[in-house]
Amino acid sequence: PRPVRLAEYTPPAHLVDTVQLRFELGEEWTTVSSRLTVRANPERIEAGPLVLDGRELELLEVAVDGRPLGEGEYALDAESLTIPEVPERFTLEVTTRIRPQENTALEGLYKSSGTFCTQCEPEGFRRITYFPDRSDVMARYTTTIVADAQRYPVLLSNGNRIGAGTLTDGRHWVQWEDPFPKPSYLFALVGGDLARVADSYTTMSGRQVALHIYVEHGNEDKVDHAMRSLKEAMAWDEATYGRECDLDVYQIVAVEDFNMGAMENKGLNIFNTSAILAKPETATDADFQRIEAIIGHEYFHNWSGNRVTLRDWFQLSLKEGFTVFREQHFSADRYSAPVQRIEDVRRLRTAQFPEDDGPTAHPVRPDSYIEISNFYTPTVYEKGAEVVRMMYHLLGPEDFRRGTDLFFASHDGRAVTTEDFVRALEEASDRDLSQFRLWYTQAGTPRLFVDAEHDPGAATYTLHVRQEVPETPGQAHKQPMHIPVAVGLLDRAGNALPLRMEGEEPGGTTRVLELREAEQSFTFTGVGEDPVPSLLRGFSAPVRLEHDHRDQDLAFLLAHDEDLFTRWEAGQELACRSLFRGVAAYQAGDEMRLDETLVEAFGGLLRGDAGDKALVAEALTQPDEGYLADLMDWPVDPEAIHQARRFTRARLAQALGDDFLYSYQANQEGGEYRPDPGAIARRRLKNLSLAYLVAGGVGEGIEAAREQVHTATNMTDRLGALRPMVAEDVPGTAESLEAFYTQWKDEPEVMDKWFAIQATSPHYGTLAGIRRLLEHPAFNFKNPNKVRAVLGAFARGNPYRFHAPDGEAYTFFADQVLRLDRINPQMAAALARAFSRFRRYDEARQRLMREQLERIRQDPQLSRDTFEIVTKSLG
Ligand code: BAL
Ligand code: ZN
Repeated sequence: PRPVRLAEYTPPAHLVDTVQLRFELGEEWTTVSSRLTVRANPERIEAGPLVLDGRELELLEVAVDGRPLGEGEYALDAESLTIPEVPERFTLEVTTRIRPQENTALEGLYKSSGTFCTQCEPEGFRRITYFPDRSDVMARYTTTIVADAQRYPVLLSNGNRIGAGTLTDGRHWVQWEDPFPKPSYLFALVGGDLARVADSYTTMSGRQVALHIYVEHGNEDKVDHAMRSLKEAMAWDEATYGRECDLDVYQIVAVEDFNMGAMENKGLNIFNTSAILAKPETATDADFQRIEAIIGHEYFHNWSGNRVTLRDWFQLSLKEGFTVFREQHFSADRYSAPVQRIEDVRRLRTAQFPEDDGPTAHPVRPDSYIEISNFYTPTVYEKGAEVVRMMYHLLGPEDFRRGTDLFFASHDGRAVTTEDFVRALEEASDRDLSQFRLWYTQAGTPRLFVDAEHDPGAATYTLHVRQEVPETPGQAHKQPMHIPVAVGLLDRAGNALPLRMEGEEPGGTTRVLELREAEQSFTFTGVGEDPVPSLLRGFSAPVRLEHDHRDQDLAFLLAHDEDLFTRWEAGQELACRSLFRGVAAYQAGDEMRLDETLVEAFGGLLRGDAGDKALVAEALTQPDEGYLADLMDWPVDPEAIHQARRFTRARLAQALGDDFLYSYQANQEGGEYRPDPGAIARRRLKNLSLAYLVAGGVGEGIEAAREQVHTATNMTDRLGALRPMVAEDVPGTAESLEAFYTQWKDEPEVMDKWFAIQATSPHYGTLAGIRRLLEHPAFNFKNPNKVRAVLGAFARGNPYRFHAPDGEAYTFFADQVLRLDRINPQMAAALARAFSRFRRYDEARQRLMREQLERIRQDPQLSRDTFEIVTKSLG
């Protein structure tokens, strides 16, 4: 396959003003008739032939201005329909037949548990009908859906319902009209027998918006939280961005089989059930928070993505980076801002940093792709959000808001670029973001090296900062970036020093240094005593920071820094250092030892009176094995990492057993479950303490876990006990897993958790264990959530077993990738990424993984999706 390149972008030859669609949903096939008003694009000197995208369609008829075309008047191939001769303006009618029942790729129109639904982003619409399926063709849609009235009483599409009726053959029809022009990727259709939960929202200008959430019958009691979250998100976007909902009805439908978390189709969001259904008995605190975030994310897209959309797919981060930033900000306002920041950074580091450092690294605005579905990446999403966040801080909230107002006002109803976004921010402020734009075009995580120099005589303190942007595929030479580095200084008593740079008045206690050169020095004056620097406060830029803090400095920052993110960061670094000492000892065959500094620091956190329990829990959470692997010098040793981490966790639990027990008991709470920040924080700390106790083999802890797994009244606590039991395989675990299964086997979202805790356990997630899980009656290869819960969780969350030295897990996993590639290429490509950083491992593992990549590549029927990942990985 030939790559698509940004440099080759040309505006569409033809524009479409209106689209009338008629779907006849049937049990064997669905007939789709479209009627488009088309005109030559005045921006193009010559429009030329009409070329429409289409895949896996059966063409029944095509007509121009009412005249059916004969076979010689158009050309068809596997991906397009071309009509060589068309007038300036004309009506095009196309009738196609598709088979949604057989569509397991879950792109276009397909069936999920008996419900017809769609996923058109990025290029699913071309699997429904022939169309210029590109985001810069925006049209007004009217959609008529015809289906059996008994089986599919609910028929939905974008916009407002403008008509309905019954036919004499037992079918009925509903017609929808979307008043807003939109690209085809935002089209949606649903047909099924669903229950509706209704509410409403009054916007800031007093308009009433009906809110409808559709779920399978029996799930009506699991949408309260989503509905509440939706109203919160609507109010937040009004208050924070001045954005009002523009619809009369906002609909959300939950479906079980969905490749993504959710989709922002205009006025008709479609959600993966895992991203919407929640009640205390079946969903954890993390689920409640994730649902709120995703509901917010999709709602925020109504402006950042839908009203203002993308010129082309290279601009994907224009909507995704910005919308993730908006979503993170929303969550930070709803819960704890520092904890939100920690979680954002953790996700960035565990998912995006490795990508940026591997063979599939790409800029936030990529230059080329083979399959655009492969670019829904942590780089486009999470790094993209970091880039917007940096601009937010460089401009300040007021100028940033002026900039976003300008962006929305000047590009409403248009398909634009990341450049248009940056330019609006520049115009609304007096900032020059020319050098900053490199964040969109240069891939690779910059490394910062900081050296400090104190001159007691001159009472100055100088930070020497050097930056390096690593080489990435296709980008050998990089220019220095514009990097905001927020810093503070602490005196030896732990007080924050007022900061003053040469020639300036004293300022606050945090200063944002703007690094623009490859090397730059920043001098603070009036610093008599050698301070402890607090660097990269709030994680002010997505970089890897290297400095020479001593362990004591880290413990000091953990105890005293006014910046809560940097506190956490210091604790994590202390933990990482200790873990890597364990790794070295394990590799050398020496006895592993627990660092006293770590024991004291963690004990201090547990005993301390730190206000924010969620923050304490974050600080006590060990860095995960994947993150440690990313930090480790070549070659990564998954076994040593696993053993060192296991050893440290157990010994910390033993050394601090009383503190963990106390924390476990002190954070119990009775009463009704509420997913509010205080209660979530207490449960988190309680269950984290329990997990440590179980890991340490502390008898009282194991007893408590066995008890809690049965008596818990909410899923957070139930899983909070079962997960560490399964991780350690304490006596009674198998019975508890069985009882859990019996109790929850009819709840698919709960079964996903049951699968995932086993797939990530070193005891249950062995190769034999994973094979058993795949054969389990509750497993289903066609359901992406199940695939993620077993295979995704195994590769990502169980590196110790996945990378077992005999390579058998690699062979098995490659078999699954090939099997899945026939069913669902997007999911297969996502799994294949498990091999992409094979060069980080020792030669034996490299050879074994390379063999599997080669084997996958040689598959003659391999999808474009998986082909791209595998060939890029092989390099
Ligand atoms: N647009 C794809 C799903 C999401 O990011 O909202
Ligand atoms: Zn999104």
